Amino acid sequence: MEGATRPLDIPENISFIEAFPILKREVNGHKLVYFDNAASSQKPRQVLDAIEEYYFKEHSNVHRGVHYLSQLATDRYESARERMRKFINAKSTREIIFTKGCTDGINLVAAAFAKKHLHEGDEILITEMEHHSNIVPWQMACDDKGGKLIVANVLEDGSLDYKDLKSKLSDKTKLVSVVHISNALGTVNPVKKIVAQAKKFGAYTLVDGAQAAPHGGIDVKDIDCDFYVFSGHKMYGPTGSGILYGKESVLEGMPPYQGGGEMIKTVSFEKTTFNELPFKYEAGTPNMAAAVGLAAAADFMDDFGVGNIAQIENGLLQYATERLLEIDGLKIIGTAPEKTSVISFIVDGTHPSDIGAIIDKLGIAVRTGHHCTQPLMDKFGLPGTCRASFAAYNTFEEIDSLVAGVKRAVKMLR
Ligand code: 7TS
Repeated sequence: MEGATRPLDIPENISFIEAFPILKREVNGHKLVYFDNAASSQKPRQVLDAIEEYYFKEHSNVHRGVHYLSQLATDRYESARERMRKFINAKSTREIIFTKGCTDGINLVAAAFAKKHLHEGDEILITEMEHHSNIVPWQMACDDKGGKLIVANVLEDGSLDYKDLKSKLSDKTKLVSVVHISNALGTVNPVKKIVAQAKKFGAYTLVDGAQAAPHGGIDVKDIDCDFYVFSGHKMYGPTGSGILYGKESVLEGMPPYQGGGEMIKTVSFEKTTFNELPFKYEAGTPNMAAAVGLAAAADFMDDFGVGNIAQIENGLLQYATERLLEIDGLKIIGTAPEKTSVISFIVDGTHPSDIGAIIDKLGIAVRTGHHCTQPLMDKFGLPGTCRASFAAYNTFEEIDSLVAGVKRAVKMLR
């Protein structure tokens, strides 16, 4: 494809592929083609080195020791917090809570927010394209407090039915929780507009940024949401890392989530007083190595340039869309005008998991199934899809391999 090579404004000394040791391995006798980035991306050496250095030279427990290593570990951990503040342009590090990941962050908000703000008859508004992580915690909170889960529709092309969302907002809406980018469709939602609309009804807002974080460029001040959550492992960072951003005033107004060390100021058997933000929401010894690795992932993305990442990924999306549509009977699920590097597809007369299993034999990793969006699959009347999701280390040659692999699988299965 003409022009389908390394974009010109990427500095020659930066090689995305060289940075990822795992990409050199073989799978089933073939060079690995990793297209399961929406589930979890691979990790660059820079992130692995940061974690190793932390454990080799700097590890101790944080916020508690006068000794040298404890202070060093605390510095590293708090610098990582500042790094992540910058990554999403939050006002203060008091608004940056380290979590295990996106699911952990949403559960934290669902539990603490519901305890304070959710009452009988109140509504939580989500959309049909949410990941289970942004459905089930709200169902649990509603069950607990007598609240009601309301769901805004998705249109045939996988866009959010914004009119429907708008019509479902009311004075009963306590919180609107929407995905920034759909993991199953690739749809990019107009979160700033949704937040502004929700505010007209006095509703709080949460944005699930699990699939947006790997693309960078998040600005929580601009979106103006109350909460923004994401995982580290989808943005080139380690598993067990993630961020919950919450507006300081909103976090201040909510009760703690888990109790234990770190989150307290004073404890007696009669009464406990709680620590200030962000520590109020970080009970127990945190995952310092994961935080250090996450900050290194943010550095990695900035070093490479989020504009460059977007340019590569958009090129891959466009090329893969064109090439996959060459396949007879292939249909792409999710063709919203605003879309990122996820392609969900089905092929007439075949089951997605059969295609996934056959191309795995060729070393090509895609995800098959419902992608933790069962209600969305039900809406489209599908058991699931095959999903290829791209990261900036993927190449056009790999897409050619995917297309050849799917063609071969379809031939075998029909
Ligand atoms: N929200 C969205 C939009 C997601 O895509 C995911 C994970 C989550 C929340 C949960 O993130 P976690 O890190 O806490 O698990 N999505 C996927 C996926 O698409 N395939 O595997 C996990």
